Amino acid sequence: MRCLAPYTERYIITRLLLAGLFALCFSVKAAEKTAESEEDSTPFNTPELVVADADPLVLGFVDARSKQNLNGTWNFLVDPMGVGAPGGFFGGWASTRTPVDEWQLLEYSYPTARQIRVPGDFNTQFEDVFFYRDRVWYQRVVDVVRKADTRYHLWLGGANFDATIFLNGNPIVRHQGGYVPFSIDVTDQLIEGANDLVVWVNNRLGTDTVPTERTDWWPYGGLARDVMLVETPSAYIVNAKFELDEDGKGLEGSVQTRGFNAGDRVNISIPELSVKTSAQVNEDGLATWQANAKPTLWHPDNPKLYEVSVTAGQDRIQDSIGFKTIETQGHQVLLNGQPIRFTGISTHEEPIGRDGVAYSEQDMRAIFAEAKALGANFVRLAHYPYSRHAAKVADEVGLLLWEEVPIYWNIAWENEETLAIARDQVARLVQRDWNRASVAVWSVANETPYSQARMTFLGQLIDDVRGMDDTRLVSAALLGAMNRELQGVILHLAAEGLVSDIPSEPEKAIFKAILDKAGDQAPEAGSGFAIVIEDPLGELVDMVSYNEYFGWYYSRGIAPQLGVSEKTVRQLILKFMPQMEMRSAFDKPMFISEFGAGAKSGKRGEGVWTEDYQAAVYRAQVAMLANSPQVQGMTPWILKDFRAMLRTLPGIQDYRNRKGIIDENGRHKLAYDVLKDFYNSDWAKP
Ligand code: GCB
Repeated sequence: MRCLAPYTERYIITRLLLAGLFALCFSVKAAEKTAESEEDSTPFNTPELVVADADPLVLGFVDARSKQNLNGTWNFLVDPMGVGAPGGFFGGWASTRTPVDEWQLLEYSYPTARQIRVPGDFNTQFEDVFFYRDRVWYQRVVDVVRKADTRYHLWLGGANFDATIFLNGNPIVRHQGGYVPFSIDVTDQLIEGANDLVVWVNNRLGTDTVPTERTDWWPYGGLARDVMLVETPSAYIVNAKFELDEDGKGLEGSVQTRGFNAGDRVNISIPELSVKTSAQVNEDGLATWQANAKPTLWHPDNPKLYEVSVTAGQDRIQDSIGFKTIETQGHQVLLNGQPIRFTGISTHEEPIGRDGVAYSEQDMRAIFAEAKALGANFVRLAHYPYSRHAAKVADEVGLLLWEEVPIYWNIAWENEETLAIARDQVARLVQRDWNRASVAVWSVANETPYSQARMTFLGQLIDDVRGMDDTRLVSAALLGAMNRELQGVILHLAAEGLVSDIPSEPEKAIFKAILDKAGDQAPEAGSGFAIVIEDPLGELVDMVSYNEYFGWYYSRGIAPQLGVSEKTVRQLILKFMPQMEMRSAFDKPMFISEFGAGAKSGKRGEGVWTEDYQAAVYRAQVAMLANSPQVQGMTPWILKDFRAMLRTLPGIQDYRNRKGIIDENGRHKLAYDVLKDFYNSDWAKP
């Protein structure tokens, strides 16, 4: 019997005492740990495993490399009590063990476990884990016939949200944060023949994680993305970057290598542009190049891509890459030097017609086809990095993208580990997609309340993005409904109410009292007014993006405060919204990253949750935004009804957020046509 790890000691000691088997090694350790154990009420804490971090550099171009695809069927164990923790009383589930004979007690087993599909979340594969947020175990055998002069990289497209990987029983890497790719060189741990691969993954979120504990989307867990064993020569290309050069003469780029000597050459080729050049790698394995070329620029209406390749020693990578410029000038956004309005829609990474993660290229094609049919040229991939297929497909079909990291609502701004996870996500997302012409905007956050700590945290992420890629816009979806904004709305509501026949007489008396109190600040009905966004983060971003819910949440907040009915407030707000203007205090383009209202598909008539009310909100919204010259685009919330644990209302929500303009099966609601008509109007052509 070996000494077990201290975290399970109290439990183990109790069991062993009862059994009269108190071995010496436990008694010594128990004495040492008494004080600690008394404070610790959970006998099965996660042990402190000594594991490596994932490779800090993203292994690029994985689709073009030799590899063994590890998608498919894995064995799956659910571990709500955390008893599979390595070194634990129940044996530690880090490897496949089978009892030597019928006398050996083992309380877990992979060969007899149920089987799960990878990629994909676990929540929607088995009913009993739909709401599950905790530890699970994945296991499979990887058969390897080792090749000479080859390095093996275990690559995961994303494991939600905290994954520790064991190879042949040994812990090899831990990655926290989910959603982004990571890899580890396992050349030295792989054996010839059958390798036992186990991934221990936890989708529980906490106050210090990224994203944080509470999110308005399903925290789908598990090996949600592709898994592969990628092969490279021993000297290899890690990643490469292609872009237009700054003076407009042609192209430039960089190639990051490993295992070469300074002075070794890499070769870059883009046959259609007659680019054939080479560059030397420096001491850090980096080579930079420049070449004259005049590519046709990528545009949603003409998503031109070029075949590119890089060779270095025995290694070769290739891809299809487009080139575009995106910049701002005053209040405008310029795509390839021409003003553009973003006719957009927000999405979650959920397929149409099925619950769960949209993990495949086909899923993304279907989502983007729906966006295109709407007249969209832009999609906001909220609120976390999607699989690599998303930007690849968008490159092909011609959609501009907003890509985002899950810095959502109030996270642990002062926690250094939280910052480290966020920076890791930013770095991996940018390195993965910096060659995707479709990516127009990197977003570092969504709806984060103001504080100095938040400014410092997000300032760091913005610097990181700009340090890696200065060819896209940086933004963040800012939080609306600040008190000052709502004060203006209330005064106009009162002015409108006084001259309207919507309110009752007692309500009119309330409006009159409000206006009397405001004195000369009291506005005239129909006078129009502006909501001005002043969040200081506006200083740091290129485009000031703003989420607002006029016509939905705000009315709920205002009505009880004033003592008037919600119906009155809703009707009046929709009436005066077309006179409102959205503006920001910064000389930058503005973008409405969210607006919306919930509707149960097929529910018609009056009141909230009807398609009619949602469509009315959309009509008022687009009129308001058409009246806002600083606004250069929008991504209403949201294309499709999506799964959300926050949304419990029986009969209406049933754990779905109902703000989709199509329902979960793809049926269009009335608001869909309102938005489609707007995107076909002159507003879309600046
Ligand atoms: C928001 C959030 C989004 C929510 C949405 C809603 O502002 O950014 O994640 O799902 O509102 O429906 O409330």
